[in-house]
Amino acid sequence: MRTLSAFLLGTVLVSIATSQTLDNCPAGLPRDRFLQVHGDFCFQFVLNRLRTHTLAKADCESHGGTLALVKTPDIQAYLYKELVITYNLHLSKIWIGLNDIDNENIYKWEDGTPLNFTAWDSGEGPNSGSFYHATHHNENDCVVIDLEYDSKWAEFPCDESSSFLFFTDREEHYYICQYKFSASVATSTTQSSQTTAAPETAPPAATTAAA
Ligand SMILES: [Ca+2]
Repeated sequence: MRTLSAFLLGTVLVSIATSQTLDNCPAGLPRDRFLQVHGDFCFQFVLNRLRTHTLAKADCESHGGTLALVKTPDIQAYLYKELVITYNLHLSKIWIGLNDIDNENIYKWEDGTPLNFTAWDSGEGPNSGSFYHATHHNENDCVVIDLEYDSKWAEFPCDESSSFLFFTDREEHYYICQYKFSASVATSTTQSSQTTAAPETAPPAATTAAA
C-alpha cells in the first residue's frame, strides 16, 4: 500500500510539474498539441502554415523566441521523433534557426552561437566538398531539417529560389520555434498559486475593466 501511495503521489507531482512548465511558455502561444516542453525550452511546431525562412524567423521573434536551435543530438532526435511519429510528417522540410547570411560558409545559430554539433546530409554544408555546394552556396543561406532524408540538414534559399529563366519561386516551409521559459510568467504563476488557497471567485468586474 505504501508503494502504491508513493506511486500515486509521484504521478501527481509529475503532472503538476508538467503543467507548470507548459504555463511558463510565452503567454501569446496557443496551448494545443503543437506546443511542447523539452528540456529547458518550449517548442512550437508550426505545421499549419508555410512561410519563407525570413517570415518564419520573424514569427518566432514576435513571441520572444528563435527558430529551433538544434545544438545537440538530443534535440535533433527529439525533433525528428515528434515530427515523424507524433505529427506523422515524412517528406516535409522544416526551417531551423541556422544560417550563413552574415558570412558566407560560416554557419551560426540564430542566437549568435557557433556551430559545434552538425547533422548535414551528404553533399550539404560548407565542408561537404560536393559540386552542388560549390555551385549553389551563394544562394543557399538557410537550413532545413529534411524529413525525406532522415531529418538531416540541407541548405536552401531563405526567401526565393531560381526557377525557369527570370521566374522565381517562394521558398516556403513549415518551421519550429523555440522559447526560453518565461521568468515573468513563472513568477506570476507562483503568486497566483499562493493567492488561490481561498475558494475560487470571479475577479471583481472593476479590476477587469481597469485592465
Ligand atoms: Ca550560403
